[in-house]
Amino acid sequence: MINRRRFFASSASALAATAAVAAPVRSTSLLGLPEPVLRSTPDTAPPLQPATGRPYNPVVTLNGWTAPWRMNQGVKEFHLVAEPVKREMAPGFVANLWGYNGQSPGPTIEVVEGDRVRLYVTNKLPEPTTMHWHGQRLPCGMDGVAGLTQAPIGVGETWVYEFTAKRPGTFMYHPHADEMVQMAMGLMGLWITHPKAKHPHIAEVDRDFCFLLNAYDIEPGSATPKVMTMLDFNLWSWNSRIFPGIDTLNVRQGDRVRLRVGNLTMTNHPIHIHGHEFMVTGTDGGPVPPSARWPEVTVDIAVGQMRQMEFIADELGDWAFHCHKSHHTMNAMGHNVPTMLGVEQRDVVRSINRATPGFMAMGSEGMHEMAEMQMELPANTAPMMTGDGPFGGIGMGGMFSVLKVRADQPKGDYRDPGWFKHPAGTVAFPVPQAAAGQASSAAPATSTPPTTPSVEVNVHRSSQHHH
Ligand SMILES: [Cu+2]
Repeated sequence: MINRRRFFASSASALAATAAVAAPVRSTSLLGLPEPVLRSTPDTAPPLQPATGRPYNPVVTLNGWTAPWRMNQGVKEFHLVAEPVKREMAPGFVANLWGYNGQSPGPTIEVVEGDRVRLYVTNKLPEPTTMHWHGQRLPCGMDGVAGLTQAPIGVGETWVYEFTAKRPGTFMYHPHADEMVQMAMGLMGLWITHPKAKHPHIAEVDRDFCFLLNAYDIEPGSATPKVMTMLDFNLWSWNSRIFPGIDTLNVRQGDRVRLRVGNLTMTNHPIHIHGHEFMVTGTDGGPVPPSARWPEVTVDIAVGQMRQMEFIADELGDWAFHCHKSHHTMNAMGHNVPTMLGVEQRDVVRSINRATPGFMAMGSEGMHEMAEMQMELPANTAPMMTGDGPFGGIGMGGMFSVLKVRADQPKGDYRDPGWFKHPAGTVAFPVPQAAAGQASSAAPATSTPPTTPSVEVNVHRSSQHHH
């Protein structure tokens, strides 16, 4: 009985059990378990060029990496270890999550259509788990649903999954055991199956980025997610990172760019890009035929969905790229704050401060002031709105990053080129006060438009604003 063999802990006996009960798994005993490759940084790893197996054009996982594999008699072998991890979600803010191989999310699995894949999953969590391979065609018994297709992977056990990656596309992996807790703690990863040959519906691209949408509920000043939260999450993240902890997407002008995004939160996310239109070229159901595509600048990604978007990065600049739910571009905050727009709070704050030092009024003139202010935060807390740009505080956190399109970004180079240098005369600028007064008192049509100031004027004004 498979589910009576859960006492096996050593790799040797686990393998013996596997050989005895799962006929399709061939002789794994020749090499033993592949060594799991761990990662200790949240940095974006460069694309992993395949050293063995069939060639493909690798993806770049935002603030993540691709799992190395071992070829064993023609089978690609991966080893994932589910375990508690420390994930730096943003500089200065480290969360206690559950992940795979040292980070949350786990490493991206990249294989080629038709590959035979063997995945060892070791459970170092404090409770049983499984692994579900979201979107894959596979034998039912490899689907990883606790109780339905297998007994859970007990604490300390290693189980083996094996199947052929039948169709190319963008997929995910996550547990199907105590899902609410295990995904609220960050157990998830991406799976990319590259086409085995030129595919009529899959373009060859210059840059291929992927990330997962995830969400956490971590009280300011603490580090461990509240796992019973169902809707009111306070950290909206990409690959368990929040802006400004999310790396920018750095591309060369003219590059064909593919973005692969999967949603493992409890709500939908309209993902929006500035300055470009994209086509939705695929879902977790597979590539969309070109005749069925239409242009978008925002694509809503529902819970459990994946979307592939493609565009030519032909407009130079630093383009915002974010979830369009505005509270998803903020970090942890108090939720029970009344709207104070137009209410003069200074006197109130002064009296409250006598009783509660450190109290801060929220948004009498909107909340932009929060982004500009250095407020005192409990230790290990990301500011609610943050990130400095060349023109001042960006005023966003959470699900936000920047697409940086540069003419001189070398091919295959993913390094951050710094802030965009706007050509003179191409940046919005303020109307001088005198002209503005004239415009409001006299007929606007007859007032003389001000001459275009240079970029330096804007930067100067912005730094003035930061008194
Ligand atoms: Cu969102």
